[in-house]
Amino acid sequence: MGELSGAQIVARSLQEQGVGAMFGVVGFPVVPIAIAAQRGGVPYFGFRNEQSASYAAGAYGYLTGRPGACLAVSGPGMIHAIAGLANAQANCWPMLLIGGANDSFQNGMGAFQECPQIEAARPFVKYAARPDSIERLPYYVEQAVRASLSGRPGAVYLDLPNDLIVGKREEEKVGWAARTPEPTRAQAEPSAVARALEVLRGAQRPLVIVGKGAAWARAEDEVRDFVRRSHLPFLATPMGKGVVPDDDPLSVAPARSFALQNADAVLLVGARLNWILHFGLPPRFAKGVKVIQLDVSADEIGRNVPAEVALVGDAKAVVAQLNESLAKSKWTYPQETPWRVDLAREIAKNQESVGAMSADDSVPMNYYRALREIRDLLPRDAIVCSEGANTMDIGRTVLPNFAPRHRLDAGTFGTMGVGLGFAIAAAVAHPEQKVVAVEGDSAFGFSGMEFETACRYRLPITFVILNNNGIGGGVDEFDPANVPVSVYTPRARYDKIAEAFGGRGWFVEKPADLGPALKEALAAPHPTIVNVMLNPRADRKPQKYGWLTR
Ligand SMILES: Cc1ncc(C[n+]2csc(CCOP(=O)(O)OP(=O)(O)O)c2C)c(N)n1
Ligand SMILES: [Mg+2]
Repeated sequence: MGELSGAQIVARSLQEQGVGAMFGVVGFPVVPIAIAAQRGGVPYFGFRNEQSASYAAGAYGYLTGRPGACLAVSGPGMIHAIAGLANAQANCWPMLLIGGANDSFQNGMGAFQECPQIEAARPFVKYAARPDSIERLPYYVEQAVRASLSGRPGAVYLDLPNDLIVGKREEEKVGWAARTPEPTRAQAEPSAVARALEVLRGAQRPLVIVGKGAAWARAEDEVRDFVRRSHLPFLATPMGKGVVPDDDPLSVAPARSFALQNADAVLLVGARLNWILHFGLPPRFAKGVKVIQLDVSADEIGRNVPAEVALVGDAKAVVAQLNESLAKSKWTYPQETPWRVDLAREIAKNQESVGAMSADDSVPMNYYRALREIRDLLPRDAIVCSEGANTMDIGRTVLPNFAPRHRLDAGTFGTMGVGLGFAIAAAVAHPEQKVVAVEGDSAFGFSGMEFETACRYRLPITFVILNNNGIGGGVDEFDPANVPVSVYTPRARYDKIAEAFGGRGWFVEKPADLGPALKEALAAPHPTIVNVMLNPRADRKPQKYGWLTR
């Protein structure tokens, strides 16, 4: 028995609580926490900016089921990391931000990097606290981790003043806390389960929408079983993709707009009726559509559209209830209905217009042509990170996902700059899997220096940059005295960044050169950048409704 520092107590508590990795930037007063974590079995990953580190912590939480930790210095570091709190909170992902703070006996004195950190974190977290003593540090870590995981998951914040970090306590005086258990899996009311199936049975044009809440709940087996038992057409939200494989014959993803607009009953499985689903309102949904809403949070029920049926509970548990009822009733949505015919027609129409664009060998390339090459070479179990405007929106439709939690993108908060942190978190969480980040040139630029982080930790991530010279597209040349607002340097050589840190880069202009470059990049033992020049005027296929607001 000896003395332990606050930093050591925090590190041991994190390990006890199942926090598997810490991402951060060190400086006053958090260096001892990073060192203690590294020595104490919580691998530490040093980043170049806290924004990316905080994005990584959120993604790690979603991917592993226990919150990732982000470590930030006082003041500016903690402020940068709020980006990740907000992003994780909007996505309902568990993460724990640990912010260092000035010595508590200097509060109010104008201390180095003194900052109202708890107040700053508060709107973006489920829980924020400053521990009141060294011996109670484990208590606070447990509270924070429990809050991040329970109910609707989210971000939490612990504020650690220097005196608590460097101060010491006898080991036996420390109030160690037991590991907070996995979240409970609440079932829905049985009468609501029965009513949900009744509404689906009575629908002419039913649709299942799978959200990332289903992915978070590890409900893939149950949701696949449900779709295959019921024969209901389904589609997924951007990060709900892969819960049921995109190549399942019941997927109507290519007819997304038509399906949303015409469905008369929609079962939402862990998907919210926020902007991503156009609020569930006309003109993107039919007026009077019956919404069967499965959500872990009762607060969410009825947002924007009154719910016909409320299934409040855990997606894995509740879909299992639905399956049990289905098995008893032996109902399936009929094979031949006008709805299926209409959906099939819309799918074919979509595939025709996309097919033509994918076959276009013009130089410079369009999005569909470039993404086709990526799609054809992507390993089936690749984790795909994606961000940008067109790059992400078109990429979502072209790049398939076959497994849950294998797609990470700008998400509910529409955050650009998440891609590098997400890719690093994915490579750390799943070292056996290939991570491919498909990035717009603007999106990549937000956090491009984290490429060095990926190189330092030898994470063989493939970054593909779809380079159209700017935000949603740029120009070939411009007058430096009058730079258009969305323009970045034309033909920027992002690929050359790779060589600076021991990676490798390719600059691709012709469609025929993309496949060979990608093959080499995907096989490389180090991080790679494939910089693909696109036509700066390339666009999505003609849309009935405009650009997604992002
Ligand atoms: C943090 C943040 N800043 C700014 C934006 C606004 N924004 C939306 S998309 C986008 C970048 C789109 O350009 P790019 O990544 O090159 O993809 P492209 O559409 O050109 O393929 C930006 C800056 C945002 N969503 N998030
Ligand atoms: Mg761009």
